[in-house]
Amino acid sequence: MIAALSEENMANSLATNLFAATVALACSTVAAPAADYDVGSIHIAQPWSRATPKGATAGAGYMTITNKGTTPDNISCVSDDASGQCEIHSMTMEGGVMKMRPVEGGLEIKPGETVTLAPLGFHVMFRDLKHPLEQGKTVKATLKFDKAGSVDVEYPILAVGATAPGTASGGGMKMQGSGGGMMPMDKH
Ligand SMILES: [Cu+2]
Repeated sequence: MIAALSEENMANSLATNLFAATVALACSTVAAPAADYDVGSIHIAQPWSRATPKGATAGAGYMTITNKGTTPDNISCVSDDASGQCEIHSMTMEGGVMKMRPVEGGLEIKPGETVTLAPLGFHVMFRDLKHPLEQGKTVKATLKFDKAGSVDVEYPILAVGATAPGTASGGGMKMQGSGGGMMPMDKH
């Protein structure tokens, strides 16, 4: 094995580099482990947010909410530490255009129901950002449930193009391409 630049070595080296790049990409979406939260009969799992490009005036937070109780509850966002105002938004397709708007009266979580806030769906909107959301940091928001009460949730900030919190299903590779077609978050 003296031939340092044999084709086999080159191939190995290329494979190693590709592997390293893949690992780096995958790791970039994992960030800090997210905590789960319980308030009353509400369970909040896997909160996350994503980094915003320079100049963006709004960001978003995502999570999974389960109502383990026997009555409906409504969630709204009271405040957060990164923006001037936060709201729960819905997102719908209207005439081929994605539109989002505040959910009046808060987003209802029915008894026994699990609602996932995720890109292209319901989300917490951080309006009038005071600073860009930086990957690796967190956004802390105070959420209010009409019945369960208030809870402070920390949203770990993932990469700009992240589409979901890090999972075993190679979530790191899916970030390509989906970020660019995002809805105009700034147009509020
Ligand atoms: Cu929104």
